Amino acid sequence: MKAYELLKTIDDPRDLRSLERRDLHRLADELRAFVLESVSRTGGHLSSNLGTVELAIALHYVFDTPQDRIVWDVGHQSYPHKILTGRREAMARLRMYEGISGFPRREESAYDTFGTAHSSTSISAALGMAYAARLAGERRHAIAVIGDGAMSAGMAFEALNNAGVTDLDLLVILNDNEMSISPPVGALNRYLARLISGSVFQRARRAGEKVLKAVPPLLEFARRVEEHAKGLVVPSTLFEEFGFNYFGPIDGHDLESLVPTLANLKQLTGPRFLHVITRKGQGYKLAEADPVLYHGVSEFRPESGIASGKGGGKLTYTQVFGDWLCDVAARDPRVVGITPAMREGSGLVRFAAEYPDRYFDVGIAEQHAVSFAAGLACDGAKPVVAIYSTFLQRGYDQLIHDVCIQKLPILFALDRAGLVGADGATHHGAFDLSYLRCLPHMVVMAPPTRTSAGRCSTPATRSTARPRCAIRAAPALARCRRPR
Ligand SMILES: Cc1ncc(C[n+]2csc(CCOP(=O)(O)OP(=O)(O)O)c2C)c(N)n1
Repeated sequence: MKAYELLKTIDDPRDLRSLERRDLHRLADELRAFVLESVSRTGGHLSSNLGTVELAIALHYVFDTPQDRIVWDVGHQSYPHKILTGRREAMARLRMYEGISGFPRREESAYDTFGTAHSSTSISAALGMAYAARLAGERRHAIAVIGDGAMSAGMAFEALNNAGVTDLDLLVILNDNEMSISPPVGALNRYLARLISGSVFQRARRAGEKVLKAVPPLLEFARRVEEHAKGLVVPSTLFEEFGFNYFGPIDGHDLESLVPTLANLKQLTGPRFLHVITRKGQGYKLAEADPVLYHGVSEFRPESGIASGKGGGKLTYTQVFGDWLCDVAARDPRVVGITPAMREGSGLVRFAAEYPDRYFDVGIAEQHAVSFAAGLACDGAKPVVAIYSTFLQRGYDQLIHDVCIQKLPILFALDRAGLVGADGATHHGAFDLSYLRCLPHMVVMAPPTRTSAGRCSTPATRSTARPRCAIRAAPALARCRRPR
């Protein structure tokens, strides 16, 4: 164990707030090293947490938490926040029985203001908190921290749409690392990339640096930063069209930008949007180079990194499913594969490589995935929706309204059915039998198996021709230590 001399003095954000600003850099170094060492021992989410070290420090340094509310979207990136809020030692039992959760949980800490794990809920929740503060006549800040992957879900836009016409004290921070679990997809992602790389941003950053160097008195400074951002990023960003004051993009690893920017945003009112650029895996070369591999990890040695697959182990259901899908796709050109942002976890890597024209990653958009499959099925395709049991919950109305009532032939391949182990209650595939078997025309089937000849054999081979079928795969708990 390293010494972590400064980090050990932080048992609460109040300790953090008593530090000199110049000490925050050292704290960030120690916190990053601690996250790496600790996660390499317990397993858990790694790349995303290495990316939020400075953001967590800056937020707790500037805002009066837990009075001010921070909601971490998905919450898989909340380890630095947990460590700074009294759970440093508890990290030794992260995601274990009677240990702390890998996601924020209200019962775990007053600093975990909202339980997250399924993505894209943070803006709605923070908006609700902002309204509740107003109703109670209290002045406090509500902050949603949301990744660019999570931002692509419809629910995030429903919340923006609602929030943008209010004058509530809401700050949305877009933590843009240009990655979901795998590379992100969709038009929003392209838009964000243009925003970052465009000359507009380069000019804005140069101007922003000048402003930051001048450091005029606070309110004047806030006014000028606001004018700058508004003046320089015109034509206005998508987020301004939604009624937010947009600021950024700024470097999310640079405490010299983060702390004063947040301090200034704290002085403003109304819905504000701060675009922060971070890097997944920041500070650990192996994770920077392969953030997908290091998104969720089992125990490993930081010096040597994750050992490459040993081979020879038992096949997982996920692998059997992925092979089966390639087999049926070879036989039937109408078969298409759909994933809502879970290519690796759902076993579609081989299918994506072999059938790129028939492979659809629709982003974190389960509802859309189901209705999109319904559209495909209407006109002759044979869609296979590869989805975790817990995430299909998001698409329930679409299952009933778009698929079952219309009797459309779609195969839902449910991974992570049953108890999933370390990811905990939010990820258990505990409800699918109940929520699927009551649906009209839905057939629920057992998972595929391998024949003695080594080929995949499954009732679902026939069932792509059958209407609405869901196969459930419940991998053994031991295999589920690796988070998603
Ligand atoms: C509704 C839902 N679908 C899928 C997931 C699985 N999932 C966990 S993290 C993640 C990627 C999130 O990307 P982003 O918001 O950009 O955060 P980053 O990991 O890049 O920090 C996904 C798809 C989820 N948690 N919730």
